Amino acid sequence: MSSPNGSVRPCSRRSAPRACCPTPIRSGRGCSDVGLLGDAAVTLRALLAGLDEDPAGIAAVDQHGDVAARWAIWRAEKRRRAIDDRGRGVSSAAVFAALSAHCPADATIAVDVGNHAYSFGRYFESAGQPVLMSGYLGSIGFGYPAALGAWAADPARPVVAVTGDGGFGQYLAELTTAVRYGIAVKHVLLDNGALGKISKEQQAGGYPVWQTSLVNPDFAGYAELCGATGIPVHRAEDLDEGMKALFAADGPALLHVHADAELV
Ligand SMILES: Cc1ncc(C[n+]2csc(CCOP(=O)(O)OP(=O)(O)O)c2C)c(N)n1
Ligand SMILES: [Mg+2]
Repeated sequence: MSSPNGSVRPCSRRSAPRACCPTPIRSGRGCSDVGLLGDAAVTLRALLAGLDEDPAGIAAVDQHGDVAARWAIWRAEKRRRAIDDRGRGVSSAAVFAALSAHCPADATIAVDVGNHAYSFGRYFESAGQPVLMSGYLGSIGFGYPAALGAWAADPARPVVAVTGDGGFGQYLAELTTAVRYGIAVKHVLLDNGALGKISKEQQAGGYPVWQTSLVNPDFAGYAELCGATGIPVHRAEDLDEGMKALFAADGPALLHVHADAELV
């Protein structure tokens, strides 16, 4: 337990309840023997200082080597998936490899809800960019308006939106808002012609895919009609040039990636 001056007192189940938690602390699956209540920064600093001499012989095992080995395996798998091509559109692994290479390090990234969001989490290699997501991966349509909000919070900062076709379809008119106010959202739109996440859920439940296909406009053409920049990408090998054009464009720009719904 931490007092206002930052000292830390351990509290055990046997100590007076007011000096600690009245019941043993349950954290995760286990139950702690010694509960500490205090400001995390103060308490952990004091604990670390006490651990310097490692009195209980509990020095942590260095896991860097293990993590590096696992990371190498995963990166090899990502490279394999990025070149996967069934002739039905670009793989998500390729999209996010390209975004990882081109996304400015100081950008804020707003991500929508759907399979593209899972793929973003799986494949994007962050350079520390903050990511905005709908709480509990809740509401589709969040991504593009969230990017506009990120711009409003800090207009000097680059802002990227990652969405699917279904979610963005609900907020298409916001592109004219971006044009109206000169909001330079760089939008990566994965158009797989479907509410892809719902198709997968139906299949996972043993049902046939039902009513998830979408009739889409030419999103890149639509962006141009709105007064923004629209860049179509049909093949993985065009992603690099497409991303360059996206981030070089003045004002709002949309990279319309024709994506394979299965290669997520
Ligand atoms: C407002 C709202 N409606 C419906 C859903 C259920 N839902 C979750 S993901 C999704 C599909 C999104 O499709 P798309 O934007 O094309 O993304 P994809 O899964 O294809 O990558 C739907 C309908 C939701 N989460 N929120
Ligand atoms: Mg979709």
